[in-house]
Amino acid sequence: MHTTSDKKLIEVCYTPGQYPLYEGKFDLVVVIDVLRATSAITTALHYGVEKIIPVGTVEEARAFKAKGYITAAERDGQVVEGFDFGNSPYAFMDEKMKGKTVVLTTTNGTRAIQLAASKCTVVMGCLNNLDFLCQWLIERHENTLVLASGWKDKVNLEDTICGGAIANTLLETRRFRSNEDSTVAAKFIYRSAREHLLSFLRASSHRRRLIQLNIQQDVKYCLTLNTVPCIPVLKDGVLVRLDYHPVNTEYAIKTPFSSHSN
Ligand code: 3SL
Repeated sequence: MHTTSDKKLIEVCYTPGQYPLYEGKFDLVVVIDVLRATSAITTALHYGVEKIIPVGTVEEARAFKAKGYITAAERDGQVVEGFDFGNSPYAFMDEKMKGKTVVLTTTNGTRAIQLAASKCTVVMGCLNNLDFLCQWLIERHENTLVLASGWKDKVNLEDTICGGAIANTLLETRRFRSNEDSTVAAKFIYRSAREHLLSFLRASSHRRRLIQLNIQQDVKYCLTLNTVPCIPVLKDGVLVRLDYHPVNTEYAIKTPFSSHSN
C-alpha cells in the first residue's frame, strides 16, 4: 500500500509553449514526438548510431556540417536542402551509420529537447519504445513529466495518446499520482484510442500532413508499438543510449493496445 506521500508525480504537458508552467517541478522529463523525431532518434541509437546532437536551428546544423559532421535537418516534414538527410527513422538503420555522431534539427522535436535540457534527467519516448520506457520509469520512480512536442506549439493527437499511455501505465502501478487535467484528459484519450489506434490517428493533422509528403512507410513505422528496446538519454547536450538492462520482472509492462492497432 503506497501512501500519497510515497507517490511520485506523472503529468503530461501538451506543447513546448506550456513547458514553463511545469519547469523545475520534476526530476525527469520524457520528450515525445511520435511523428517523427523521437521515433527516429530512438531507432537511430538502437541501430547503432552512437550519438545525436540535437540543435534548435538550421543555421546551427549548417555550422556543424561545415565542420564535417553528418547532419540531418527537417522542416515541415521535408529534408532541408543541402543536408545529408531529414527525420526518417529508416535513414538511421543503415550499417554505415553505426558508431557515427549525427547532428539533428527538426521542426518541433529538437526544440522540445532543448527546452527540457536542464538539471533534470531528459529521455526520449515514442510508441516504438513504449513498454521498455515505462518499465524503466516505474523502476526509477521519480517525479516525471511527459513533454509532448506538438506541432508548432499546437496540441497533436499522436503525442497525446503516447503521453496518455505512459501516464495510464504509471498510474496503474499506484506508485504515481497526477494533479493536472491535462494528464487526466491524455489518459482518457489513450483509453478511447487503444482498441483502434490507427483509425483513431487517421484523423490526426500531422498524419495527414505527412501522407501528403508520401511518407506513409515512416508513419506506419512510427505508429508501431515496442519495436526498439532503447531509451535515448540526454548527457551534456548529446543524446546517447541509456545503459538499461531490466532485472526487475515485478513490473513486466504491457501497455494495453489492441493487437489490431498495428
Ligand atoms: O516536428 C518534428 O520534430 C518532426 O518530427 C516533424 S516531421 O515528422 O518530420 O514532419
